[in-house]
Amino acid sequence: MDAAKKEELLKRLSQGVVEFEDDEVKEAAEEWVATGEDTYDAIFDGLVTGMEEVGRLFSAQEYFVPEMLMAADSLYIGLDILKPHMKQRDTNVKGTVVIGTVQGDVHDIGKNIVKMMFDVAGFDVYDLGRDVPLEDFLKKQLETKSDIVCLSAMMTTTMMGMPKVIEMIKEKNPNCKILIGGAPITDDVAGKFGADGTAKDASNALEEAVKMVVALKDLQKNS
Ligand code: B12
Repeated sequence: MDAAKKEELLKRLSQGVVEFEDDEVKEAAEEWVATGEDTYDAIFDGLVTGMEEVGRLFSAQEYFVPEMLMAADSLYIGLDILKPHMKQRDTNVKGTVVIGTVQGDVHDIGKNIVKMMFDVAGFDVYDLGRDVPLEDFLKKQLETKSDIVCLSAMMTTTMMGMPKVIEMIKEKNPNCKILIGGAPITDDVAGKFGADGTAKDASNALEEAVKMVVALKDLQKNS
């Protein structure tokens, strides 16, 4: 695809999300897929960029909850088309991950995009969904013996559930790695909550997770 076409499709994807134009998003996503190119840029520089603008409009009180909901629906229409065509990522290590958005929080777009990166890297992923009761993370970790538990929160209120989950899991299984993320999570917050790491976006989340799995394998080798 030439640069001009790429630019045009990215614009249609992001504007389509901002203006909740489901058909426009669908058509642009299908056109992208038809080019045969990796859909990574279409997702991150198209759909996600559009959703960032929606967040800005909400903060500026130009958009309200119904607009955010409609934009989320449009984003998911695009994601459903683009996701199956994202190229596999070879990371050399494969881990097992439990992931979910914490109790009280229904924001799941970011969590689903992080999950998608784990999927394309060949990780085994157990997705608990959104608004997940805090004890369910521990239950699933014990059941699956996952290497990592990933917690997502998009609100300063709901992120306060994270240290509770971390404490519960570390008490039963100190070696399990906990990766947390979402808009209000900084390095400082992650440190205070006792998490093993954080990442500001989905690509960095995969990078962090790979480092965690490598560290766990080293630990097993040396014990
Ligand atoms: C879309 C949206 C909604 C949609 C969600 C739809 C859905 N299915 O997810 C709906 C309409 C439901 C919604 C509702 C509400 N929302 Co809202 N919402 C947003 C918005 C605009 C976009 C979020 C998003 O999807 N971004 C796109 C994704 C790709 O980015 P992301 O989520 O940040 O995820 C990336 C990273 O954070 C990271 N990441 C995410 N999770 C994880 C996990 C791990 C482990 C790691 C490592 C990384 C990681 O990687 C992701 C991918 O790159 C944000 C604005 C913003 N600036 O974030 C507000 C925002 C999050 N919402 C907000 C609010 C206040 C609400 C409501 C309370 C509004 C209301 N009055 O009812 C309700 C709360 C509902 C609830 N109980 O959860 C506030 C939160 C403020 C705060 N600090 O607490 C925000 C910040 C808007 C604002 N500026 O005020 N919302």
